[in-house]
Amino acid sequence: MQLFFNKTSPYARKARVAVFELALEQQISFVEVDPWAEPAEFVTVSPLSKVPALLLADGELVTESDTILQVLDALAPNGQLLSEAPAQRRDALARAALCQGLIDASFITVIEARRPEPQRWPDWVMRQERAIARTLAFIDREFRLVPGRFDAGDISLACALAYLDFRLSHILWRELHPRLARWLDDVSTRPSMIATRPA
Ligand SMILES: N[C@@H](CCC(=O)N[C@@H](CS)C(=O)NCC(=O)O)C(=O)O
Repeated sequence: MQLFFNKTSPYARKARVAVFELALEQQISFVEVDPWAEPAEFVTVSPLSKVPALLLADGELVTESDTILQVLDALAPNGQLLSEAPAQRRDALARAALCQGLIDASFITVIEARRPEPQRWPDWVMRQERAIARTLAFIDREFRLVPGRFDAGDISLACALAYLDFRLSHILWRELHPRLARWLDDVSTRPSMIATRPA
């Protein structure tokens, strides 16, 4: 099986972290690609040219990081990223989805800044930054962060917060949310997070 990724993508990082957390490194090889360049060897496998993309042993293509996490969890003999218990599973899915939205807003902000100046839309960026601020406050207020747990919701949160540090360092979220900052510093020592650092 192959997991297509690039080193800076927060979405691909979620999938790569999951591979390490589930100890699937022997079964899945990482293939680094530049999705923006639409290389022929990638688009023939994954027509969207987005990372992550997972090519299964039987040739089936799986796209979208959250779906890839679910598929990886089912592949692993002792999958634990999503609990079988309905209430815990729902909680993990809900946290993962909100954090995916946080990554989306951050990613849009980064991509907007790469446009040529006349094509940028400052109101759109400000809207994303307001969403980021509100979502961080919501997460800080509402999320129960369980020591030792690192499920699908936690992986998404870790990749979202680490992406803010990496690409949007002008957003001073650590001062406003020291509980989340401490949590990120703690989970960043996990081998899966160390192995997938963007730079
Ligand atoms: N919703 C997708 C987003 C994937 C995505 O947009 N990946 C970016 C890299 S961070 C990409 O490959 N972009 C290339 C493009 O849009 O052409 C997921 O969760 O996997």
